[in-house]
Amino acid sequence: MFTSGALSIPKNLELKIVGMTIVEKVLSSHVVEGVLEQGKEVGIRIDQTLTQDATGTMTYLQFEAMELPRIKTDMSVSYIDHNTIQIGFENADDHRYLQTTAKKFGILLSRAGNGICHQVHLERFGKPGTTLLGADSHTPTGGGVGQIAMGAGGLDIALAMAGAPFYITSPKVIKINLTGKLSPWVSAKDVILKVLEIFTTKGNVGCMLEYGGPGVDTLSVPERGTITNMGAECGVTTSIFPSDHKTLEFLKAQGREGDWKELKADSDAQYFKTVDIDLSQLVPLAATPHSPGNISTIKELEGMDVNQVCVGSCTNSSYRDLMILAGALKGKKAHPNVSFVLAPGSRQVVKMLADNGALGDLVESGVRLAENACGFCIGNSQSPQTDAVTLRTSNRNFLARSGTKSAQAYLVSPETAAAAIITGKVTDPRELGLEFPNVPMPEMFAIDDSMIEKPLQDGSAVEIYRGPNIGAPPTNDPLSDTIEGDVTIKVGDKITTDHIIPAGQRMKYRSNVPKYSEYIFEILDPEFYGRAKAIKESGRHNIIVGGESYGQGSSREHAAICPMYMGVKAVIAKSFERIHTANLVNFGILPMTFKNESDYDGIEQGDQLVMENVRELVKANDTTIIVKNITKGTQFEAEYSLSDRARDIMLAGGTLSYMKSQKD
Ligand code: MIC
Ligand code: SF4
Repeated sequence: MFTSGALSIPKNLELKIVGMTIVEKVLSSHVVEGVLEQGKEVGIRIDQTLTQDATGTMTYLQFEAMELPRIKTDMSVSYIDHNTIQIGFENADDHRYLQTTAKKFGILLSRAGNGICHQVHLERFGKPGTTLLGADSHTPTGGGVGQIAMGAGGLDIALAMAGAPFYITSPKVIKINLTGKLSPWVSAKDVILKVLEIFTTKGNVGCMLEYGGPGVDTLSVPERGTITNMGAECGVTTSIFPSDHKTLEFLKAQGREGDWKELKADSDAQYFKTVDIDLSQLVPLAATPHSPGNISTIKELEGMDVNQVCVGSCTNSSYRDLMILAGALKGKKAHPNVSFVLAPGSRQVVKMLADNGALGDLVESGVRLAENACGFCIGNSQSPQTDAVTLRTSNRNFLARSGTKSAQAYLVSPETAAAAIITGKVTDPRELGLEFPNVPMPEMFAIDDSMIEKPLQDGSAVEIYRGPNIGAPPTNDPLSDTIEGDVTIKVGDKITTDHIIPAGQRMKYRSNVPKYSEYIFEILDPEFYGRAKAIKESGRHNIIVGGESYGQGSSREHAAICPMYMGVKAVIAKSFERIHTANLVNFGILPMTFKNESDYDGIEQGDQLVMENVRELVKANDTTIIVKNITKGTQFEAEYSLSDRARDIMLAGGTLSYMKSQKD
């Protein structure tokens, strides 16, 4: 494909029209810069954005720094759903900051209590054929309704709100061909766990998953949303389903049939590869500690005692999911050894469950009803007991994410969760001997947008509220000629952003970078902060060495901002994940890979490294950088891969500095 402006024309138009995938159809209608050709960087117009409060404050601080009166997207929504625990003043102050920035800049505000961003966005705003960029890695949930929905760091969202394109690598599109139909007690969560078993959590950077085949028709939009949501764990840019009669049915039931349009791949569309999944062959699965990519069957885990079961999160908290749970638990009691927590995905779902009596059934079963928010999923509440086995319907089971480092978290479907709540053990839900509670799509959902505040037409007079926890977004110095410093930490493979900068109870410092920086690598090495501070104060640079798939997981740009604040100038790893790479560049930290991976073994924490002429090399796009290990008396080659645009940003010391240099 090649593209000119917003128009995309098949390259071989004169010879034959090549069929298009859904991904190509949506992307080509949004290209504003570059060429949609596999592997090449392309700039995409963003129609909608979303933020949540934990990433939102920094996003809007950065938007403020751009000095624009109003957003330029069709629609931007600011959700409050992560930091709703409010121990201390910080969260509530941040909520007020978000409320005033939304009013001022033309942004919708979904208030605390209205639900989890991805669930609410799917219900109320997701629109087939459009693009959505979200300051949260699970934004691909929108793929369930046929959006190209991608996660990114807050600065990229601020840029999109300012009307700038979002840059991605033109993707390799992989088709997941679904056939058959799920058996009772096997659900969408098991589909995505199967996908994770096939693709694992690494090696999928630059890919998009497109679902097709006759099995698609058997899945409702919320089930599709479960699948696209957790595609994020594979490290793909996004996942998408067609927009079909099921999509129309869902949008109609949300009172939004006007937002529907059909979206399907051409019959001769060409894919990078195709993977077949027969839904009727799937069985209940789980992701075992401590990675969403460690997949076992429930049969293999059966009989294990369970201490806690948490249902909810943006993956599994739709009306369908909670009705299945309520149906299975009707007339039953939670096992006395199980702490059963439910955090519903949205106020809409709670209202419907309250109206139809299902909430009463859950209360009778002994549920601990939590707020409609992220809650347990981000580890800011409901941390399980020491060494607990905790079953969760969420999407991440990284070490310590639950808030209890010794806990073993298993990711399961609502059906498998229900079985464990009843028996107190890991149990195959098909063997409960219960009738499967079929849940048809409601003809009409309970629509009530009264907790979504509209912005003012003219927000110029709105005063932005700033609590004492809110600081200015920090910026970096231009890339220096020489990077010279210590390996402050050497970490292994699959280091997640939860390892780099924890969320949970530390998340309330998101708007206070100096304070939040004290917790960098807290889970792996609590001494990191002290060492990094001493190195920075001595005028030297901090350097991080990582293994494969460095920066997995969330979109949190603080995994780059806080290291930048502590004087980290480079990360040398075996490989990186997409969003984290972009965040490193946005904040002027050079992401480099080992030319020869075995050089990783010859480097240790505390080694002194020197890289000379870095600035000149980046300027000239000379991608090989010699790293001298002064301590060991050795040297090795590292390389970087940056587009021209990203090199300019690196040279300036990050995106904000780059923008400022363009203005001056
Ligand atoms: C997560 O699930 O890890 C989060 C918390 O939603 C993050 C965003 C954040 O760190 O604020 C994500 O997925 O991007
Ligand atoms: Fe919230 Fe968890 Fe979803 Fe992140 S993964 S948005 S913390 S529910």
